[in-house]
Amino acid sequence: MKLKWGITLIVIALIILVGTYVYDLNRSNDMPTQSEFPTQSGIQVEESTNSSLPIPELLIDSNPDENISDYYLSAQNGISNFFEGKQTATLGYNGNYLGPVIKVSNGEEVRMHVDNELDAPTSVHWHGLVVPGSADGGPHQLIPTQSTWEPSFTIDQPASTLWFHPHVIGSTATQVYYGLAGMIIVEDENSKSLNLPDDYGINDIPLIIQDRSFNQEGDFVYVDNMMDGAFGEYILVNGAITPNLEVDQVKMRFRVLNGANARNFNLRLEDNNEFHQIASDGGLLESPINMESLFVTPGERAEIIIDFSDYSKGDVVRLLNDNELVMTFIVGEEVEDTTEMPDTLAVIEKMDESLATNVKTIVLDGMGHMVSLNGKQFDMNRIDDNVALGDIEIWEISTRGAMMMGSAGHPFHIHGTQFQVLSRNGNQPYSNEQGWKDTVYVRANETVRIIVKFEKEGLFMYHCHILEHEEAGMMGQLEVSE
Ligand SMILES: [Cu+2]
Repeated sequence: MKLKWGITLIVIALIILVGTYVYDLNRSNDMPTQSEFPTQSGIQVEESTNSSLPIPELLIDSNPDENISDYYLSAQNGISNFFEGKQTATLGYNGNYLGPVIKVSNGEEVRMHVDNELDAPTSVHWHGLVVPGSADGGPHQLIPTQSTWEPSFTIDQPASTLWFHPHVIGSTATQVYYGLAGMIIVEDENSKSLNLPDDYGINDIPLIIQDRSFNQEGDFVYVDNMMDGAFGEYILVNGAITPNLEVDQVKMRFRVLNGANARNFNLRLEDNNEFHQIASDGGLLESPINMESLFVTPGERAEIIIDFSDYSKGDVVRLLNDNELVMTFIVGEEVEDTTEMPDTLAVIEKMDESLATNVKTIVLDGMGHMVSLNGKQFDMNRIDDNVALGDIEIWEISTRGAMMMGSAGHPFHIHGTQFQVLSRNGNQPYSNEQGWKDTVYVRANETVRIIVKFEKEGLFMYHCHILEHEEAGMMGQLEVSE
């Protein structure tokens, strides 16, 4: 009897090992394709839906004072229509799904008023904002149900595309999956002086890209696939399945946010035409980078400019994730384009390695629910690191795949700061990550060196932005104090 059980266990272990190996082989391109995941819904994926791209509303500043802004957000239950005739229970900020875009300027004093109208606690983390720990919106700033959180802070960073989402122990992944996320646009004197496309909703468009699964009734299906988090069968952009956007024959700026729980996106135009990346997570790059594809991992942002002036009226240009449809651009009129793409976008002062007071090692290990950070799982009552205010540190972040049981990679995020990437396995970082970053992808068996400065006091999280890994404990916390 014992022998029989022993053999059964060995067989199960072999199946898991071989399965994982085959899975990893398939993932060699970084991106699992849709077909690798079981279909839960049975709803046919159309080539393209007839839905047009929703443009999130700009949140109105309710304070007439030019230098102080008051923004009101409410996390609430909603009902969305992703499929005709089917209703989906969702969550949103000030609406049914996702949230408004908050536009602020460097130097501005911002007062946030966040109502929690959900039946469960939530929090709102301002991902990428350089603010004190008490205003960061991490797990320590829990907003109980039917109550309000009112942090205030001064914007203290360059023009950039940031975002906000819940950060609650145990429900971050599901609250984001059901719809809680929104974008923040920071402007500064430099960005305003450049003649980039910046007419929100006209030639400056957010693209919040996510993946979701549905059942026959149209309800969301949240499946944590035990490998690398929750993947979805459908691609949503700004809350619509593979939508269309009509564009004039001009330069269009897209603020791409990978808002997926776990999936990486490798974006390209179907015709492989080039586009330019002008900004990474934390701000404009020094100069535009010519590219044919853009790889973005959960939590990361990239601003890109696609020039539609070489197309003709009626042309259909598809944005793909490898070979999967993300959205479709339908080219319209030839109109005058008064915007420019300057050769120089920003001056980025390189942080000096010799000023670093500490070299820290971060090891990201495991996959599925068996993940750890420096061999430990997150503990709310344990502070993992102490840093003196203003200190500069070098962090060496590496992944370790124990045998074949490793993940394809981990998008690593630090709260309350923007950092610079020094190297990848000793080589130069990619050209599009030589600006400010707050999330960096660390591939299997890779060591990424970053340099980071802690300029705000308080308690901050650092973690993998695969939300299921974060929930499973791939997170630590550091305290910055005088
Ligand atoms: Cu991870």
